[in-house]
Amino acid sequence: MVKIGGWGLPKTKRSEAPFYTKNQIVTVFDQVAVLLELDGANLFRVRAYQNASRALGQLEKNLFELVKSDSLTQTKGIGKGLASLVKEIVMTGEWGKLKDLYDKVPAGLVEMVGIPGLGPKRARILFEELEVSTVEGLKSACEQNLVAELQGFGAKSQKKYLDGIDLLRRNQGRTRLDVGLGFGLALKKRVSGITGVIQVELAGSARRRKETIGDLDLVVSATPENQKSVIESVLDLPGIADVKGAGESKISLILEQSVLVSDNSGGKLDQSLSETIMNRAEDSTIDAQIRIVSPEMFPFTLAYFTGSKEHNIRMRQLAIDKGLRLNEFGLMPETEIEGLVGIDAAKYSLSCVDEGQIYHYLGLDWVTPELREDNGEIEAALSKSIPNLVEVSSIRGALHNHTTASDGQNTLDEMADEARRLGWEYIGIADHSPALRIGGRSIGVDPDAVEIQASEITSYNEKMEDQGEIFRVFHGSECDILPDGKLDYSEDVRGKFHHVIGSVHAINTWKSRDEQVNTDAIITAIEDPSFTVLGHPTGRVLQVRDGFPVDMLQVIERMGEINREGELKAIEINASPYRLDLDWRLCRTARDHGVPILINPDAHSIEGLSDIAYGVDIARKGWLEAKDVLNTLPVEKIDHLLGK
Ligand code: DGT
Ligand code: CA
Ligand code: ZN
Repeated sequence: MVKIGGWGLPKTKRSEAPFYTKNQIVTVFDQVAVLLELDGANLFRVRAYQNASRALGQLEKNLFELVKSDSLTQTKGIGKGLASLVKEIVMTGEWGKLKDLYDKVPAGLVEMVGIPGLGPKRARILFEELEVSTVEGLKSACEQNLVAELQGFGAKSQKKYLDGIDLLRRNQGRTRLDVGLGFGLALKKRVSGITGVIQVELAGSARRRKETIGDLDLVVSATPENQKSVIESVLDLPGIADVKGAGESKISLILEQSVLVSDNSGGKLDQSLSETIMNRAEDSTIDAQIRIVSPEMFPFTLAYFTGSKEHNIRMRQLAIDKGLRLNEFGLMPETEIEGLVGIDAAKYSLSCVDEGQIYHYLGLDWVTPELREDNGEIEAALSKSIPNLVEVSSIRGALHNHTTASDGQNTLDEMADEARRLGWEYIGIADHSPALRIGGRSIGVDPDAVEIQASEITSYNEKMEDQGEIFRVFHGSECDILPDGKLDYSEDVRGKFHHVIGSVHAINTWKSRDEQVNTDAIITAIEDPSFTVLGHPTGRVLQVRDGFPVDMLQVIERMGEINREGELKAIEINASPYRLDLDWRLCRTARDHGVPILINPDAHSIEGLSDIAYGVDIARKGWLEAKDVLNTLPVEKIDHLLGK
């Protein structure tokens, strides 16, 4: 997906060859393929850039060495012409004729390709047929029904573009939590290594663990005499694509992927995590605001820039009620500061060694950052009832994971071994049911294969027992909820599983229907005796598509009723950072209706199991404590609940 933020030819920071890195060239070639397609170039040229980009991306040898020895043409996928272009780029820092191409294609057309569901080929047709060359232009063409009438497009495409434009506008310049947090933590780690830095903390939406992040906010403390050198060192860090501004106490940067490159100091796990994020980050960039303050000011600046704005407003009002002024510089008695403002007033601030003291001055308990959304946390802090939120270390297993039996990348044994390595007591395997088709082919487990999987699981469990290990594999299914609310598989087959996770996958059908029809169908599915867990409840994919219309309150109420009748019906927080569904805003509703919540990584590989951490972030943001989360229970209890 093209993202305007990282669009354009990079400028080199080096004074000698190699002027550009492999990753930079890969990114540019991907963009060039899009530009060529938008420009109506012939398909062979488009393919040449796509192939070269892929070939470079997979290159295992050092690019600079290959270029110097003129052996790049021996790499499959890179023709003579592009090999010599790469040589020019690496050796001279010039981009050949590519600059002209970037200048030639209208920026609005490039932005159009950022609309989810609209590729360069169709953007080109819209440009030629309707003379549309901006997102706004396309929106108005859709509203006049012009796109629906265009040959090969139709009403469905038109609706898709309108939805896509809406989504684009809402997401503009935002980054998913995993990638944003990955950038943020990497930056924090690098800054903490700078001489003279006393404290550094991530603030803003990243600290509050919002599902998407606009920009990063980092607060740094250093003594006044060190601040200048700290700022200079920050500007010298790797991974900075551009400096938007640098003053005495604030730096504004654009970070790029290379900030994520691990220095290996965190060991193998750290490295594999940073590789996962690298892959997921694609060619994205993110803005970062860094504030450098004195140690006395640090807690105030951190609290202020952690936000949210709504939380800050409540805090400031509480301060006013006590005759105090609260801002990013300090907490000052009004009687002492009179006409003074800003840093001058801050000289009279009450001293606070940490955020907790600021809250205490205002009569509050410290508020966990995830809760700072003015959703009742101020009241809870006033009445000393801030919840003790669930932590990753409380998680003892998870029930929704895939193997090579459906679309996973690792075998059952590999997934189970990894779960043990993570210290879990159990893992639930839940491969897809046959109704799920991708590219015309079912990727689900047919009933015969279910039997085979069952015996594999039995032997793994026997092995554990023989070894005297407390570890269990539960045999589940991620069973499709069909459009009429029936579950996939026969009753007989479903009865063989420890747990059935019901999920909707035929999302287009559900998106085109009425909310109550969908709600009724989900409730029908939940009422089936074999049904145990509602998987990714709305089907949303963050920044790609909204979920289908459904009244979650009705669904949760019904689930609560059945739980009170003694049958387990749990709801999932799908921890994949692409989903984070159930939404954190609904977690308390589920809890209050007595619906147990399961945090599930929906892992399709061993690396995917670590996604559990994002699910825990969302559960925390949703006010959940360990007792509200089913998979903090030990294996015997889970075994008992699943009742097999
Ligand atoms: P984002 O970046 O859109 O994901 O969301 P935040 O929450 O990181 O917002 P951002 O980066 O605009 O500002 C960081 C924090 O600074 C914000 O959460 C609260 C504080 N802040 C910014 N502007 C204001 C303001 O006008 N009033 C108050 N009270 N606080 C503000
Ligand atoms: Ca921010
Ligand atoms: Zn799944």
